[in-house]
Amino acid sequence: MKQLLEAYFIMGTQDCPTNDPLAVLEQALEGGITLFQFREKGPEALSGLQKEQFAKKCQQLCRSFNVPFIVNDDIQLALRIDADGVHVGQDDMASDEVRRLLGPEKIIGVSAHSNDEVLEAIAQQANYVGMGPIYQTTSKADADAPAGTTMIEEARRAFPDIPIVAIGGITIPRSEQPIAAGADGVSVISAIAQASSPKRAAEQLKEAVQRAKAKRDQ
Ligand code: TZP
Ligand code: MG
Repeated sequence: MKQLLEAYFIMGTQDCPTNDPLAVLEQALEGGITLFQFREKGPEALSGLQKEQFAKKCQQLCRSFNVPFIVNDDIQLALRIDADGVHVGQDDMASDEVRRLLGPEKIIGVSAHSNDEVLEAIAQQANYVGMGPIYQTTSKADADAPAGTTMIEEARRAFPDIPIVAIGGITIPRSEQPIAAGADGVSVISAIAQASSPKRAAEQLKEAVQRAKAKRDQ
């Protein structure tokens, strides 16, 4: 799981207002992203059948690159299309309930902002926690204030084994600090979706994360 979190790309159509989202995803996959989260959210987002059809296209692309496909929030959609997992926030369904619906094999990620929330996620059989926003983000309308990497340091100290992915305002040069703090990877929207070359951005992000991990663990 920790390796799957290294270069975790999150995207929905709302994140690609000027580019073809499927082309962005394909390029990100070519660049070596390790995990993909389908996050169709906000006033511009697709819904209903359109959302499901777009999700299936993204899922097929991910399958062709052997990259797991995770659905944000929408557990029913994940079940219908047999996604590889689900990511839920603190305001979404509790992860033990998600586990009951999805079964033991699927990946469940939970957003957490403190050691209490990480402990709860572990108790509810989450496979990883997402912690952030580390830096200022423009990709999430209701994002909390940027929190820096302290919460990652604290979680890593208390829970040496839980896979942690950092989120929020992370760019290639800003990926080293959350890894140094103890994260196993970084999740990004705009650093790849808004890049002039999503493929190069994905390659460089993964390289930067792997370099930072090697430096930290040497
Ligand atoms: N949750 C916390 S910050 C965020 C989400 C979904 C958005 C991350 O997007 P970006 O563009 O990488 O800052
Ligand atoms: Mg949510």
